[in-house]
Amino acid sequence: MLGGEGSPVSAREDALVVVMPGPRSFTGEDVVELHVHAGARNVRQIIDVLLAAGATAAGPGAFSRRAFELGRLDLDQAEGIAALIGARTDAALAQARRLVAGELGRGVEALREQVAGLRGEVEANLDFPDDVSDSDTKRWVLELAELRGVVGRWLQRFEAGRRARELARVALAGPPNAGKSSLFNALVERERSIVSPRPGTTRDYVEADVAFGARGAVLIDTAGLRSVSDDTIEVEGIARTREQLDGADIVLWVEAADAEPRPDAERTIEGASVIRVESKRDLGCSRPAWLGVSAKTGEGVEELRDRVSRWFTDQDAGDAPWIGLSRHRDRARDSLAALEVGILRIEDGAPLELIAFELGVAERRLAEITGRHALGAFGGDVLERIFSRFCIGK
Ligand SMILES: Nc1nc2c(ncn2[C@@H]2O[C@H](COP(=O)(O)OP(=O)(O)O)[C@@H](O)[C@H]2O)c(=O)[nH]1
Ligand SMILES: [Mg+2]
Repeated sequence: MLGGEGSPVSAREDALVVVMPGPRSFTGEDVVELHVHAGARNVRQIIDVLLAAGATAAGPGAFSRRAFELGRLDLDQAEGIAALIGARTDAALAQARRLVAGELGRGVEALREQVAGLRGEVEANLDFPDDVSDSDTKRWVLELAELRGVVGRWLQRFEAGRRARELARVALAGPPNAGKSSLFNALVERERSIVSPRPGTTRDYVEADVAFGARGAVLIDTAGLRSVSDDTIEVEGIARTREQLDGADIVLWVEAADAEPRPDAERTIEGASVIRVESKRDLGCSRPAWLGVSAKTGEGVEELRDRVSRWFTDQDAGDAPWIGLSRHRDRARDSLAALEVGILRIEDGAPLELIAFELGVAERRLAEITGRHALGAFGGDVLERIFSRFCIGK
């Protein structure tokens, strides 16, 4: 099948075969990689030969899972690989790289060890509970409160991390014919959305990736919000518009300078962060307090872009982002809850067993973030869920 001994390199079918002996390979096992000529048929035949020889095809995340199970990677690092592949923004990529490098795992592991140390101390007194002095319990509470503070700060910074790595959603909304699609095209800088003088043309929503300053966002053009319509397709479009508005970080509410104000329709988006935009300013101005734009002349489009960027900057001004993903946040939250109960137990003078138990729970929840000391507590289905989101062969 592959190049034989002594064959001139160019005369035959050739392949590059890379042998990576364990345990220092990616998975820890002996690994052989075949680099063959592309071409679906060629590759298919080679795979068939390998399968016939007893190989099995890899499923999603098969290699990362083996690397995890053989101790070459922690779970959070494996999840970092998936995040790296799925990254849609530079911030997401940067956070994923830090995960793969083990930054989150190191922090979590250091904290877990501190909790374990404290649990050990409590357990050492199990047989002589009367020897535990007030100053001991006071110190335990102080130490636990400090650990709780660390986890609490992770959680506080989670949203900032999520916001930084995800594309924000910016939705254009307003009555039909307000000039939403024209403004969408002006912001996207290419003719993408259908513009038409007939109301109700944009029946489904249209999305495009747009940068607002340093922040990537998905800009969404929606169907106009009309309260009554017998056109069933448009009714569906309006229902989708509402869905889009519910999921949006910012709504650009657009009304045209030559149209009557629509406070009724505007009320439907109460609660979201709204920037009010008066379009078609080339035709006049009836809402002086609103940000004026004209898709026709380009007036105000850059100001609008700046206004949205500034909104993002204000949002990001808070805490430094935490690189933990949702699963890590959930486990950190569980561990915080256990630490809190632990503190209450000590303050209530509960039996040492109960205190040690809660600390053990906090410790296990932290350990589940890296998966390093928690394999027993981890169902195969948890791992299944994590790795099934990976690409095949990753
Ligand atoms: N004069 C003027 N007309 C505009 C402007 N923007 C859009 N229009 C016109 O208004 C009509 C509706 O525009 P469209 O973008 O489809 O509105 P949508 O229904 O809100 O998406 C079209 O005839 C556009 O050419 C503008 O800035 N100035
Ligand atoms: Mg439209």
